Amino acid sequence: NPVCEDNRTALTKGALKRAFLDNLFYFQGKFPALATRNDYYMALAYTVRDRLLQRWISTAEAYAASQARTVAYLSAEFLLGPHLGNNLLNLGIYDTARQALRELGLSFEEILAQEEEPGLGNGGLGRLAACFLDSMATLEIPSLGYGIRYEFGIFAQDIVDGGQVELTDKWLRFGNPWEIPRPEWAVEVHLGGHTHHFVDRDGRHRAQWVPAMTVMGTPYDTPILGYRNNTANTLRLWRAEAPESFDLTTFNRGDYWGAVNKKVISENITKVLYPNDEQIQGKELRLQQQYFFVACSLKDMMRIMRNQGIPLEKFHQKFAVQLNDTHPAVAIAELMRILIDEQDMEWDRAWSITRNTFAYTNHTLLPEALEQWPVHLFGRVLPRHMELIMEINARFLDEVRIRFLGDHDRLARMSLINEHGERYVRMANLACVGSQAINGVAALHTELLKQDVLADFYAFAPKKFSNKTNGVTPRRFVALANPRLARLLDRTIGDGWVRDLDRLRGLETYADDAAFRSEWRYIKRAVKEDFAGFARRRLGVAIDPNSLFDVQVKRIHEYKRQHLNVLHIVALYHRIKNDPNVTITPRTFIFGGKAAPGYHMAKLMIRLITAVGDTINRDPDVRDLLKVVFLPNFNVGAGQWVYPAAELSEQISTAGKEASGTGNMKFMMNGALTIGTLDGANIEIREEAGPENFFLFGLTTEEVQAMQRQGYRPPDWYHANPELKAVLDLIRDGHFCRGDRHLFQPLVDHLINHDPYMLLADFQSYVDCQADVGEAYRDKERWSRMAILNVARSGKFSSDRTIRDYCRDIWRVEPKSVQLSS
Ligand code: DL6
Repeated sequence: NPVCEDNRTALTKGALKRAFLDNLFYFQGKFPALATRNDYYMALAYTVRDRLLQRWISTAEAYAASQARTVAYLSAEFLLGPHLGNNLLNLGIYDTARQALRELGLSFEEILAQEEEPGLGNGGLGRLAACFLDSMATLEIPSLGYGIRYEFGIFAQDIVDGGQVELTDKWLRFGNPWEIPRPEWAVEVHLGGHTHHFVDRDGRHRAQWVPAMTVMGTPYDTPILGYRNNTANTLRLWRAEAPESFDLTTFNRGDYWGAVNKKVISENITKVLYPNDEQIQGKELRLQQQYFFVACSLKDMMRIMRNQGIPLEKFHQKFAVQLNDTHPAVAIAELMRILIDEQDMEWDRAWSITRNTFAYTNHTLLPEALEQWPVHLFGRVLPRHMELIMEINARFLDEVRIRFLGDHDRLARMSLINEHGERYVRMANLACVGSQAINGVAALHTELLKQDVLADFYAFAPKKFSNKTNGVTPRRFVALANPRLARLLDRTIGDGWVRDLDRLRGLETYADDAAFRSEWRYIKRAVKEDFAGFARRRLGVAIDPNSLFDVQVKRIHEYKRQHLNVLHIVALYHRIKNDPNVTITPRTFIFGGKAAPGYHMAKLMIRLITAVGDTINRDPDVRDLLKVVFLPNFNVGAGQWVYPAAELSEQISTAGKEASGTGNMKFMMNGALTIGTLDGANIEIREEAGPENFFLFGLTTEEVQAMQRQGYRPPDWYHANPELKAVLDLIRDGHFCRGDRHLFQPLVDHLINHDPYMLLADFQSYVDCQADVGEAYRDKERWSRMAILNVARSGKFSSDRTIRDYCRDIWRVEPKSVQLSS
């Protein structure tokens, strides 16, 4: 009834307009003539937020009433991406809102672009957590995400003189309309100090932690909406603050500086995200961050149990706690501490609850990414937890001793303490011992965990291990990012694919339909033009929508081999310069990604990309054939532009190094073909797409391992391949940097002499495969057929499938649907 519809909840255009103008006036204190674009953004965000809140409150009520078993997803990173468009999509009012704003004379697109995205993650791991939240809400899974509300998320990247410059990410500067602080649920967290051991009245040996410092954790809640249902789950991020009582006592003593300093020290804990993805940084503050959010989250779960009248002995029945990598693994020791020291529980009972609570996902095969903390540092920050870990270890090693008599090497490898030289706490070992389930994120990755990284734990408890191949949300990465494709899919197979991605199989028959292929190309062309417009506005560069869009966007890392991509570009350049009549498919090479600020080789790789781009883009001999673009500050929002436009997805890591990859899935769903190695989820992508619809090259994991064992000699590859030699010489001799022979010398020398990621061994295979790509692209009908089949067969890579797998095999959590309360 339009007369009595509620401006805060109704989904009609009229209600949206009224609510928008109302919020502009009452929240922003502006009327249209004075309003800025940000005022409009905030007014629309609040309009949408009201509609979220209605669902959020109904969801909380439904979960509390049913006392539902709940997933607690603990992650140090959630890389959410912009909220506004996604929430409009999930509410089903995207087009209505656009129309409403248009009628008010406003540009919807400009208002959407105004949002500063929360970059609370580095890359794959954090984005996976965000996709999981989306899927859990869509599948109506009772769940909570727990993490850290970093004041500064991942740095913003600028490119100055071809190199990366890091700028602070001030995502909160204009306020965040999507979060609701909950100071009433703030908790105390302790750090440092010492332990006190004593014998209690019953003659039992007891321990108590006497901490040196207390900080407060205040929860900031973000509702996470399901797709067109009534569920809005909670992402609860913790902000560290100084406890007020602390300030006052110091202040009353007249120590103003001391009071302020304590506040600063407390707030520092959640100040900034560490910007390294696959390289641990053993900083005390980082351990404090990890413990802080874990301790806050466990206390919060216990508060929820108290509210619902559930006794603590049932912790493992109420909550399935997933550890997103080892960053939250200290939760295992914290739960033991609470149960034993605070709840007086016997060790065996406490250990059984703990072990049945947690499950651990590993996300990396790189040894340098496996977290270890020096024992002295760990003991300084968490003295009681250090003792508990020692006790867990002693009991665990006793079990290992009995199982594997006299196998001292195994014992040393499985110990939670690395005793070689300085002693370290091995967080992956703690996570394995304290969890009921352990999983990798793609089939190959899980196999490699079982054979290699976690082989001893697999031998000890094989039933704990399973694979859960990653997935991505088709809502954000297709329906929202690629509306042109989404409309074509809706018209062709109905709109059910958004919730049930396997329905894309219905497209397969259309791959053989010439009229459909032509429509497909028409749409792809339009999407490429959209991207060209974005690149022109963002970078001021012109790119040709007729060229093949060849894209590699991801963190910059040697193992991901962006420099192999560059070697191919230089090889093409070299060919054109030597033979102007050579047949080359015109290509635009698009790169994007951040390098960890202290990772010199990765930063040099960025300089190489931009330097090669500068030379090629200016050279009239190659200008119409090759173009190289580096998109600065690649983030979720930029991804939403580039995945839909891509035609070739570069997934070229050294086999056995990329745990899964998830960008590869986003490209596939948007109709890009993959050129890739048999690594991570590429293997499953190829299996699904069919080998004839995938460009495969390179050594297999076994070949990489065998070659390393036999002694890999990159200089031999350099001298044996004239084109490779010419390419490397051009780079080293300064051809792309005005004759500077020093700039790229370390990179080239490292490749020729060490080449740990075996670019030289894979070069020829890659270049040959790229020639196949060029040839396939020239056959438009063949290419569009392959692209359609890739989309049709991408259903497996929906994060909905992944979440169903976790629910069935690990969490044993059932959906709970929500009715809107009035
Ligand atoms: O599982 C998500 C994602 C994988 O797809 C990538 O292959 C992997 O590199 C990434 N890992 C990290 C490293 N973090 N740690 N530890 O981001 O996880």
